[in-house]
Amino acid sequence: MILNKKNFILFSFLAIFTLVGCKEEKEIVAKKPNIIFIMSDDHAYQAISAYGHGLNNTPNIDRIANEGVIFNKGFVNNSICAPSRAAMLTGKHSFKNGKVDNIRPFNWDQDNFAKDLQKNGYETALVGKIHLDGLPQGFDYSNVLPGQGQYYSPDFIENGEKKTYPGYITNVTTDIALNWLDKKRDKEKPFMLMYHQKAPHRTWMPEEKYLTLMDSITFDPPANFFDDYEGRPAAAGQEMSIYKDMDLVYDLKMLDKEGELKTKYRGMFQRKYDRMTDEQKAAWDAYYDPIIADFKSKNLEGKELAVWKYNRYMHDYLRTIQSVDDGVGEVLDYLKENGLEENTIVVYTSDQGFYLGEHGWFDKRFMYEESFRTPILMKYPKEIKAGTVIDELVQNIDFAPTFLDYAGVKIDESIQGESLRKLVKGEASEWRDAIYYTFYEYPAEHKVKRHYGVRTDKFKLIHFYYDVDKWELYDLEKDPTEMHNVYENTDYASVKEEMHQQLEKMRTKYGDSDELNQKNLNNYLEAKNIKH
Ligand code: SGN
Ligand code: CA
Repeated sequence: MILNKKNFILFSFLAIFTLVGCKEEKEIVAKKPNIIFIMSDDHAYQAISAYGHGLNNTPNIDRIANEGVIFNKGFVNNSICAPSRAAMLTGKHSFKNGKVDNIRPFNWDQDNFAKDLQKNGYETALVGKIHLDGLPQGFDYSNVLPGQGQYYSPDFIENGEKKTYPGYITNVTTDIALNWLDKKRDKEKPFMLMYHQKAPHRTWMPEEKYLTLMDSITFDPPANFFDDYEGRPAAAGQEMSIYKDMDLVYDLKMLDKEGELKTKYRGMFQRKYDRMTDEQKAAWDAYYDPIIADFKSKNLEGKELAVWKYNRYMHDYLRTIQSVDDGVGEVLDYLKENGLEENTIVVYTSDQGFYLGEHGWFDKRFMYEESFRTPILMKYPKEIKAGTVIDELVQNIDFAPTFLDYAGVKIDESIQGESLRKLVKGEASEWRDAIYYTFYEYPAEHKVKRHYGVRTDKFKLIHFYYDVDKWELYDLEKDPTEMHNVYENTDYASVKEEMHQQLEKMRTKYGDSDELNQKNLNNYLEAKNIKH
């Protein structure tokens, strides 16, 4: 064909139509939603502004709630890192997927939702903290932290190979995730990215640029900061008190150049500090040195020291979250700028909650609200109405079936969680009225005893066992901060009976038992070489 002006125009139109046709075709092929599963480590819901506690501002995490749904009653199955992650991947409770504590290995050979998505045409990636040993299965690309990871000059294991990256861990993790999204993935396929931050995990080391954030703010500790644990011996026995157990140097950064503050974990913190470049150290010292000098001049004691420690803790903890929030913003912007916003599900959650001074504590593990609960926010513009609020009981075992449901992939019968899809749409004809919890990591750091329990909308029943045999019952409406164990209170006799029935129902439904607890205990004691 000779190209004169007329048929050139015709030819151009045809070319454009063909291109548009191709694009539509691709969209049909790729109409399965993309999924970005964002998780941070130890991020308390109290420290997300969308939850309204007024401690800090997390505008980017809040965007997920504003453009989608916020879950006010999100919980974990087991309030410790690796077991919670294993439950999310498998959709099963710890005693079913086998990863009951941080100690024993995770069996990657079992099914997980990433494997299912991958088998169904998804391109999958895992970036950041996972805390499950062994080469991750179900991912086309993985670049993960060895164990807990390091805040400065972090090591990563990229598809099995160890590398050290310069910089600050939260930003490095975000860069790796964005690089995969932009350059590494197969753009013909729908994708599922697990983008998992180490922060705000202990030992809360902020990024240089946020060292002075909220410096002028003094935080008032929660009302039960000076809890005496009356009627709650398991709570009394823990070692996670801000006042008693927080290390001045390791946790609170009082690494004085004179070496006078000789705390138990000083050496451990020195090694973390030594990972910084000279420039980073200079910024760090410029901020902390005057605080150290001031602290040493004051000789604080008792309640004054406790409140000072609480404030140091809060400042560092909240600062590490600011970098996490920035990363969420970068990822959301990437989706927007690349036309991926409409068809991408974004979830933000944490592997569990965390104590920000409630009961006088840091850390997690207990089935009490602050660590049992976890933040969950989700958006998917194509299907979820902006500003949705869900007050039903949801749990981390629900992620796997939810993602599979949205992706149109069969949910295996062995999965114990429920898809949140209908619930979010307001189309669930019924929903669970109770959730089940287990915790196994004892004897161990922080000394939180083994326990399991059940929570309904109004009440919570907990059984602590092994070297103790103690039941606790809470009236969550009257006593939301769980200060009064009413297990022996005769006014609650019928509630107690109902909750025991609920507990048995849960244990039967999910397949847990005292025998399994005993088996897990024996394995644990053996792994830790403790005589029994
Ligand atoms: C480390 C921390 C603990 C923390 C566990 C579990 N100590 O051992 O404070 O409870 O991790 O956290 S540290 O001295 O190493 O900081 S988890 O999130 O990985 O389960
Ligand atoms: Ca954690």
